[in-house]
Amino acid sequence: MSEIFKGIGRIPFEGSKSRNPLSFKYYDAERIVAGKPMKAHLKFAMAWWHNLSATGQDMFGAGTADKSFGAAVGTMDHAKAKADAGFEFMSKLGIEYFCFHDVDLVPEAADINETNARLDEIAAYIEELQKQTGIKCLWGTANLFSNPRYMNGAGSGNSPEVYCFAAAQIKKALDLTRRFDGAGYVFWGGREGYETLLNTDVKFELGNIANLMRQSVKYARAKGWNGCFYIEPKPKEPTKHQYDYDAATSIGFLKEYGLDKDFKMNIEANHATLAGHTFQHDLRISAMNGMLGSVDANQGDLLLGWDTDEFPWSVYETTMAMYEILKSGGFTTGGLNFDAKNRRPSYTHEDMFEGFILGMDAFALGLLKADELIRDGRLEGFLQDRYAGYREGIGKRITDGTATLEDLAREAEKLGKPALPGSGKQEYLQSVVNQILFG
Ligand code: XUL
Ligand code: CO
Repeated sequence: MSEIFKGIGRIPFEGSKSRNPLSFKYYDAERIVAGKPMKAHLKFAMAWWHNLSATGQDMFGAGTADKSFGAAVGTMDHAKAKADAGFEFMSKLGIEYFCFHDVDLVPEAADINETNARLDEIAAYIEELQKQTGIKCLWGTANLFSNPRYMNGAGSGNSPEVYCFAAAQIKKALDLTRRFDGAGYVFWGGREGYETLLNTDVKFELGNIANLMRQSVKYARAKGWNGCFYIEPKPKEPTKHQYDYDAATSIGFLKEYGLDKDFKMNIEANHATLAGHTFQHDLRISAMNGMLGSVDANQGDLLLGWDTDEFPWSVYETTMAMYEILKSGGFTTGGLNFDAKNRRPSYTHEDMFEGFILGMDAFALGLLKADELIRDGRLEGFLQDRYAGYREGIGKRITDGTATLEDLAREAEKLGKPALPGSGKQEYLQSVVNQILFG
């Protein structure tokens, strides 16, 4: 296999003073942080679709980036060239995982049997590259949103025939995930939602989606796969209202339909902000429910109302994200998948590397700072003090659930009026974060 990214070697760690664009300033894979190497905390993954397929095409113009990698686009030769490019790219950056949709791997044929034959061919090719490099699969998924048959949804649509195609794609994508020794499988409800309630039976559609998930779990477990299923919440785009709106909604759905033992969340930063939350919020909601599974690492533009999938560079965001992840015990099956793409005018091979260097450094710095925040202890200490009143007396009985409404009212009557509840100290806490970040 000949080199594709000529002139770009293995990306070295050179430290924060380096001015070499093709070097890591903070990501030092083997450096021990909080008891384990950085790479074990961060578990970076490359998203096949953005990095190897997307050319920067948008609603107003054609792609700007050449992702042919020396082969004719739309052929199996191109599928193989993408795999070669992907493994070379990951090896040069020291990325140990990849994520894929079925149709990222091969051009989809008109007939599903032909698509599946192509998938078998590329799977053998990818398995060989995995053997050579030791690179693993973080998660797989099926694209149930691009093909016109999914115009009304996949599990949520109005056509049982289309539903069967969704099931067939999931079955094949699960087989591929198992073949690549993948640790996870994602359901992102790309068109599972609605445009108008005038033509939509929400309860009926949710039940059908749940059945599709249940049958998928049953199939995978029967094959002996014990990886983790994830829901990736997103509130809108492509549909006006997506059912898996945010972490809280998705967790409620999983509990309602008895799927919560097999599923966790795959939280994407830009999806959380589209839902009107911070990235940290959706991580916290997932973690407190024991469902923080994996992360799609990117960031949005708060001035825009859509999913811009930018490489993460806000160290405030990555720090608070890593703070939640560290405090929840870190990743097990999951990791940080860069569901991110270069801006359209960043169209060169160097730009591909620089996007990942930016994202990996931003998360490495976030990890270092989150670890410092935890060791510093002021944030956690303040939180403990803030609720101290609930550790004794009537406060403890409230938390235990033993105080009746009458008991509580009697306490108020005894006091006449309460003492002021104590400052929230937001500005002080924010200054602690700044001190750790820049001090
Ligand atoms: C779309 C998105 C997807 C999922 C996988 O917004 O994030 O790429 O991550 O289907
Ligand atoms: Co995503």
